[in-house]
Amino acid sequence: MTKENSVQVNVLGLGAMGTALAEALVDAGHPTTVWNRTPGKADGLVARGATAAATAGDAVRGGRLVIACLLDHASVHEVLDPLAGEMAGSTLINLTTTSPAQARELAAWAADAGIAYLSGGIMAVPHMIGKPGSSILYSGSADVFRQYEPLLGLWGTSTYFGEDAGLASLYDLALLSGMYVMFAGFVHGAAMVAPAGVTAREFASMAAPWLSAMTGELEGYATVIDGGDYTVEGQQSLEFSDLGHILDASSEQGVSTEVIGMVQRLIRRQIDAGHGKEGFPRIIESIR
Ligand code: FVH
Repeated sequence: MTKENSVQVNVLGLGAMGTALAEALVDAGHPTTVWNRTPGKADGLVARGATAAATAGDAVRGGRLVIACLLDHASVHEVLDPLAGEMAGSTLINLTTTSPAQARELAAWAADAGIAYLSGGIMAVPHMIGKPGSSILYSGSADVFRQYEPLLGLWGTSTYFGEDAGLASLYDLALLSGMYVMFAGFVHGAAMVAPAGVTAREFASMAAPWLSAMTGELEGYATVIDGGDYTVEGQQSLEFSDLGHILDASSEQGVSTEVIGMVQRLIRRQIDAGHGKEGFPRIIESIR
């Protein structure tokens, strides 16, 4: 890192994620000031080369770039509202998980205070930061994204979605929806086979390659959804996808049918409305 490339960064929030982000900055040679509400959490970072600020105000006065990684939207306001006046002319990159509406609200708050604002959604857990597979989604100020892109790249792959500050959060939460439903499906399957003496580990060894192979279907589904024509030839029809046999097998195994029943209800609504011959992606009409 040359002196010209180094950026003074101020990190607010040293939970598991804030610490990982700050470590990557310090290790790359950026002068980094850190602050945490509860004292003591900065010690490891100071040993690595960071400077600890006694208050959030001291931290933001240390330089123009402020990274917030706090618990939630309310804690961001709690920390930053009293500092709005002092932060005029600086840049805020908020990596705290918020809803799209909260990200837009913070963007408006920042604009009122004369602060350039970029919102980020972290698609990684702390130990992944700076390693392959870590990805952070951004939206808000294009100028901020462009200016700090090399620095953001220290944490993972950076993807920018546009000026609407809510978009990164929307993508983040939509991707998490896919992940949680997939995990719930895996856990349902593990519960089904457990009474037969199959361990979750044994089941996982079959489920992981199966689910991975099935992700190959997503592109075709997306083409059908975007085209809006669910009658496209070669798709698995909704009638074929009826999950009655899976519900029966679940009940026979003595496990709850809640997870699979939710998918079955989305399918049935479309079959009952006369669309049974159309493809599985049609269940989006049950959702939206
Ligand atoms: N950890 C993860 O795997 C996920 C991955 C995806 C993105 N999330 C989001 O990142 C934000 C921070 O998460 P975290 O893992 O660092 O969370 P914690 O370890 O619980 O640390 C929370 C920090 O927030 C501080 N804090 C909480 N409330 C306040 C407040 N009112 N005023 C000032 N600071 C506050 C807390 O301070 P302290 O309790 O140590 O004093 C921590 O520094 C989060 O949005 C995730 O959803 C992480």
